[in-house]
Amino acid sequence: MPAEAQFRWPGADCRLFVGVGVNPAQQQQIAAVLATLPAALKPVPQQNLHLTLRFLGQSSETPARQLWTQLAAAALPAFTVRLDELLCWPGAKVLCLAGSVTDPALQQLDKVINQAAALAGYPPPHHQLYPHITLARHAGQLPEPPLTVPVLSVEPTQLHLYQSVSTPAGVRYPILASLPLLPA
Ligand code: 2AM
Repeated sequence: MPAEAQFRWPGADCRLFVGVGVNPAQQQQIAAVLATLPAALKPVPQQNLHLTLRFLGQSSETPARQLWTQLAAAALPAFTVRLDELLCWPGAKVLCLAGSVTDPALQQLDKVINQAAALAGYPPPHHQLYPHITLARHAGQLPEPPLTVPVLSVEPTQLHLYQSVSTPAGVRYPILASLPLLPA
């Protein structure tokens, strides 16, 4: 079945982003660290941990399908990214595990996604790709005592189109479509 056929549209405009997940072992590693956070911080639920590659914002179905059809026809390289720096973004009050783009395959994938997003009519990204996983919210500063966080080597095998759904019970990120990332 072509990848485009496996696109599950929720039926109304929605908030979208393109990203990758972390594997279950890494989810558990992170969850173990988050369980030790000060009570004031709000840890991201284990099943929500992800790395955003391209935020799309509120979207209708047509551009989202266009984007995914183009990505399905493109070469999507598998990449590795090392996340080794615990950062607090005081403005957003977000605690995250961050790294940088060192793998040329990630540079290439970023370019392919941005080209496809532009052709589908999405506005350009506000900033260049800055790989990170958000770990917790309500974080005005780095926690004390300092957290020991694992160095994560994220090596995803699939690219996902995520919906971001806010509910009274919290945010959820259902996957609407997926494509394989292929080793060079
Ligand atoms: P994050 O990647 O820093 O956690 C769904 O909201 C996802 O899109 C989250 O991963 C979130 O941030 C990211 N996101 C939300 N608003 C964004 C924006 N304006 N620009 C870039 N990414 C955004």
